Amino acid sequence: MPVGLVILGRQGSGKGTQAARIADARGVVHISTGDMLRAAVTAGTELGLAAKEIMDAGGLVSDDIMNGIVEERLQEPDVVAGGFLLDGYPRTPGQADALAEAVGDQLDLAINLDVPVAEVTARMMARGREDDTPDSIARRLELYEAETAPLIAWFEDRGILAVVDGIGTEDEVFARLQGLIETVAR
Ligand code: B4P
Repeated sequence: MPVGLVILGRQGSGKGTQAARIADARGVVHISTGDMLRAAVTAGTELGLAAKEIMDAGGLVSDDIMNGIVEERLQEPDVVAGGFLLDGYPRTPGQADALAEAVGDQLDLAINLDVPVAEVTARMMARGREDDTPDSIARRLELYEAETAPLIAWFEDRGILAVVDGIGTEDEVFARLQGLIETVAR
């Protein structure tokens, strides 16, 4: 059976970095809502134009838009056959409810990649992406605490939450994640 994984964590915690490595190693499809939005911005689509302003300000794109994009992606044949690793979604209670409706019991594991605020701030400042300004970073971290951190309990209630220490080298963090995913791979 294809595996269904979610990776949660503060912006800058290394979700994107690790999700790409896990997808390579395990053959699951990496679905990054951040990457999808950035691709739409680059392509200059209607979604991209609307999303750019929100992303630059450190805000969250609306649940309706995000739920539509992700639901569509989850139905594509590569995901149905290979399983998925969601990176950056769900980020709000409304997105979590939509995900539960879309995939039902196909969620095997939600990983909270735990990195403290000071460290993620330093990483994002060093990365220097267009939306990595001090104001935007502060706004994103505020929204994380308000909207996304409560989802940790949502996954815990479903008995599928695991916390992984995201401090260390990329290889060290990857080894921790691999060991954990082994325990749920079917
Ligand atoms: P994302 O793309 O999801 O967030 P991110 O800031 O890139 O975080 P990530 O955790 O992936 O960090 P990374 O691996 O790059 O979102 C961007 C924006 O899109 C959001 O602010 C929002 O506006 C919008 N958006 C996305 N999804 C949405 C949704 N579902 N709903 C609404 N809006 C949404 O790592 C960070 C840095 O750390 C990198 O430079 C990396 O090299 C470094 N790093 C990684 N691992 C390290 C390690 N072990 N040690 C040291 N440095 C490390």
